[in-house]
Amino acid sequence: MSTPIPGPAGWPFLGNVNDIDPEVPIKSLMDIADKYGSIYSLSILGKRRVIVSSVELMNEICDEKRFGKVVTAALGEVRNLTGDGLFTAHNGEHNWEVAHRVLVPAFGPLNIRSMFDDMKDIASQLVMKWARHGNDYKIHVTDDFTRLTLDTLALCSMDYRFNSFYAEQMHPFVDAMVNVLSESGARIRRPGFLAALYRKEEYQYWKDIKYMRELSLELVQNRKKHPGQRKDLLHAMIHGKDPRNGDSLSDDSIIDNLVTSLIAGHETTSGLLSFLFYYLLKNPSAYKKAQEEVDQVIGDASIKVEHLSKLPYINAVLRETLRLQPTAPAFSIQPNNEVDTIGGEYTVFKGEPIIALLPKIHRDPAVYGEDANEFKPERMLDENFNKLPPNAWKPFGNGSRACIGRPFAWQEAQLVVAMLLQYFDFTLDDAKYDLQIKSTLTIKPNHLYMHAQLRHGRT
Ligand code: MNH
Repeated sequence: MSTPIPGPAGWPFLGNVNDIDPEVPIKSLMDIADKYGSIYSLSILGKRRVIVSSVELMNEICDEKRFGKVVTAALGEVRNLTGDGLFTAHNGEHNWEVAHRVLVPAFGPLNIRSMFDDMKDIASQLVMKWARHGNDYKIHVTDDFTRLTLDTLALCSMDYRFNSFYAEQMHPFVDAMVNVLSESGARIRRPGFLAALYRKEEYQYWKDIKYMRELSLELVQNRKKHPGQRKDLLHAMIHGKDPRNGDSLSDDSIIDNLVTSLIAGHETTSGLLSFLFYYLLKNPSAYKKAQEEVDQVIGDASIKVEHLSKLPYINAVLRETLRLQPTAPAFSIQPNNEVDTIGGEYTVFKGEPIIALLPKIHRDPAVYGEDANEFKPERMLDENFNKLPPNAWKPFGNGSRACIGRPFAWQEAQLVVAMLLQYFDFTLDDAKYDLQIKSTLTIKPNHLYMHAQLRHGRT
């Protein structure tokens, strides 16, 4: 028995394109879920997509024996920049297998711990900036966190300093990256026959890609000439050998994966930090608990890596933020077999992406209760978190294709939150600010501004 998957009616050929607002696609997908429920389908330019919004169905599609990642839509376009690098590789591509086996240890907890001092270097630059500007300065929250996460990634992965806190203008690499990502989103909304109308955009797109890859190649060649002592990601990429067959990464694969780290790691982590401060500022009791924890555990000391495992409340705040605002808000999979059935009644086909809509899955009332839309870090303390049903919290994706940068992002976020709460008291610029979301490949708060007052006795 097969039940048709519900969904809004579409136009011939165009299908449901008009149901998706290109400015806020994730919000459109969530609104349609409110109307059609935990599974629905859309047709976009002749191609069907199935959108899943409940933990129960999520649990089923997270079974890697039956389903695997599919690279489509904007992510497919990003392949123009990062090829078969880890994030944009199709399932089973040879270079993914090699890079995965070489890089998993490099991204492991031990190596990430050794990056603590570099992370703290960049976090201190942020503290310095806000301290010097003083309380009147209107902090553009997402911009400054993006400076932070980009500089941290470039320093920790390849010993390169963007110095974003010392320049009015972002580094040209950053502009190129932002442009390529937003063009990758725009290109999929443009039918091929319109490409001729976008010559200027096309020219800039390929020019930016060339520039980023050439700069990365220079860094790789430079490191090969002057190896030095650093054991960063670039070191692992150059010297690492696949334990299975002894293969190493080609220069192209190294570049794919260097650029991938910057892309996959900066907006997601900066979005996490931005949403987190929004939620703390809107929830004074949670803010107070987080600050008290920092005062108790770290006090006036200079933060050390050992402190990070002693901040359970801040850990819960990070988890709860990513529950409500998973900054990589969706990922796509497809059946391994030509045909499969989900939910016991819906037929799905290979080649038709199934989208896991994380912000809805993470607010499933069957798991999180009637207050699922509220920010309550307590539900994410270990004793509760560990009791969640499987696959109810998936902000880092699934299985073998899950985020390799998770320990990196987590350590950076813990460090930055703890340091900022230690040094400053924060207030919203506009106490009545209501959350608005900007979406590109990722989501982040739009127009969020705050002020930072140095706390008594801290300089
Ligand atoms: Mn990350 C894959 C979310 C930080 C590098 N990341 C994924 C996926 C999600 C994700 C979801 C799976 C996507 C998919 O199935 O299509 N990542 C995050 C979030 C944060 C994050 C929410 C921060 C918060 N990611 C980082 C950082 C790095 C990184 C930091 C690098 C330093 N992520 C990756 C890479 C992959 C990935 C590389 C692809 C892994 C693979 O498929 O082998």
